[in-house]
Amino acid sequence: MRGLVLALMVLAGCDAPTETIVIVDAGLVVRASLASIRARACGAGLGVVLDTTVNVRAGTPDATAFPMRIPLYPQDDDAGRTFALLVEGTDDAGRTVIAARIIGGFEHGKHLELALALDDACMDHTGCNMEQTCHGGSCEPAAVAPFEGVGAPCELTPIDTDLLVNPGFEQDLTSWWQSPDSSGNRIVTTTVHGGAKALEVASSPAGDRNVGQHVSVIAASPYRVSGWISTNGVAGGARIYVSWQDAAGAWFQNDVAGAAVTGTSGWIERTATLTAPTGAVGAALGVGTHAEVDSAGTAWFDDLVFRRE
Ligand SMILES: [Ca+2]
Repeated sequence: MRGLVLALMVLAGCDAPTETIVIVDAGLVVRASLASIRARACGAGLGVVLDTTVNVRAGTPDATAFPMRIPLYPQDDDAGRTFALLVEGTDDAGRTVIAARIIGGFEHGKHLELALALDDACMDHTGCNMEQTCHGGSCEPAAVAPFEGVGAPCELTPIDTDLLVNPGFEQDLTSWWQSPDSSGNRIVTTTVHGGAKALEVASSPAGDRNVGQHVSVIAASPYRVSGWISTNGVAGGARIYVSWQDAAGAWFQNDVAGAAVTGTSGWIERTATLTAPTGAVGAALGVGTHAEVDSAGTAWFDDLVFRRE
């Protein structure tokens, strides 16, 4: 293992070292999905004392292999200290797809080993709070034996990440699905908010024109949904909407992220904080126009965001 052997604090004293090794392992699905791992640790009164990112893409020359060993040492050899370690994995698109946290400590003069698993069942469950980690697909206490009951000694805020893949249409319509009537949807380079490309949707009375993308969500969690819209002669309005899906796959609630943009408008941002309803496990963010109100006109969309707050 290279690159990740970083000490929490400089070791003091010359007897048997007080040392805790966190051993991070990952399930096969996680391993196949990850491009990199970011590990951060903090201690009470110390702030963040470790922040490192390593390549874990299997088969690449500098890939770090699982299991990883992260050695931590207490400042001043003070075995009464505790730490929080947050390990987050990102995929090739830069999305955080897995996170695991451990709250642990030290025993004076002893070498401890604590296990931290990046569970396959925890893929896309990155929303556990400061005291928790994902285990078997749900949030459970992050403090492990013999440190149960120890609260988080410090805060590590999860990486702020857009859950959407290709949110600015720079890879054309990759990862986006289209409405059955997709004839009015295309990628343009002429009317763009960010980057080199944006989505154009030409309205039609013949059918809804929209594109969308599915994300996993955690019920009762707030999500920031936003994006940029420009229009030309859109009667009913171009909008960003969110449909919520339950564990049985049923779509059971729709929300609109901000007001529709009507008429002719330059780029305008629409934003909303939407709380995932009880029972929601997934959501679809959609953008477009609706046939019943939009018989003509063109709308453009770019730089969409769907992230947990
Ligand atoms: Ca763009």
